[in-house]
Amino acid sequence: TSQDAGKKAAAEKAVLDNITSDMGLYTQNKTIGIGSGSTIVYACELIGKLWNEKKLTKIKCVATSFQSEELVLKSRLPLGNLKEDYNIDVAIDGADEVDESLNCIKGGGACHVKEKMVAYNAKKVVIVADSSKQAKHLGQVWKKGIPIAVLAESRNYVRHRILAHVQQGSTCELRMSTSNKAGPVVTDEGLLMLDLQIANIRDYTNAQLHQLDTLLHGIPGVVGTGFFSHSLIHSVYFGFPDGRVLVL
Ligand code: DER
Repeated sequence: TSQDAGKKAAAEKAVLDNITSDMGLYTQNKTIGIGSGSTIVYACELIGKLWNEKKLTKIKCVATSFQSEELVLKSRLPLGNLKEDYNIDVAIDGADEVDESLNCIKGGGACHVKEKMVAYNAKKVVIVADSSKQAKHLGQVWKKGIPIAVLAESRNYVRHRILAHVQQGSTCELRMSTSNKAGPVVTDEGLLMLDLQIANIRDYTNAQLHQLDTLLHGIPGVVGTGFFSHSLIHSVYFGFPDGRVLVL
């Protein structure tokens, strides 16, 4: 689809700008965070190609999900792990939505807990997305709300505590699986997912978004949210259907 063309263009330019030229070809001892989702597939395939052509050497790839780990293994790239390889030079990952301040909503694929762990430990976080993810403010493009990963037992009191803090008309629903798994979505870490749709999210300032995220993380049982502050993000690559890439 045209979105795929944009994804591919963004992902490949991000790899060439950040995995080779910054580090130079014949990269030595670099650790790369590999995100999750569909856009990162193009990035991982190109990194694998460069690796197999010996244009990248001595790299380690830290995965952010089972899907991401499968990508690394399929590309025959060296798999690192956060227990040892947490000095990450660059993390490349997708996003569900990016606002004008470069705040991101992630977690559409329920992988945001480990994605944020990798992003937190990366010197540089590069987001790759097709242009349809570009938003003036959060909630404009991604309508499913802020993903929140919670310990299963906490799901109902967490829902009720959160709804008490946000505007009437907001919803916070348990994410149910729509694929071959009956019941709720279970993350790679064994967590459940709540999707928080705040009625007036488009009116939130950056400060209010940070305040909300701090509040959410303060509730025992909440493990991580899909709100990635602009302060975590180094650059964003938006790919357009005609192959053009906008870098912010
Ligand atoms: O779940 C995630 O956080 C993914 O990175 C998601 O936000 C992006 O997925 P996509 O590249 O398939 O749009």
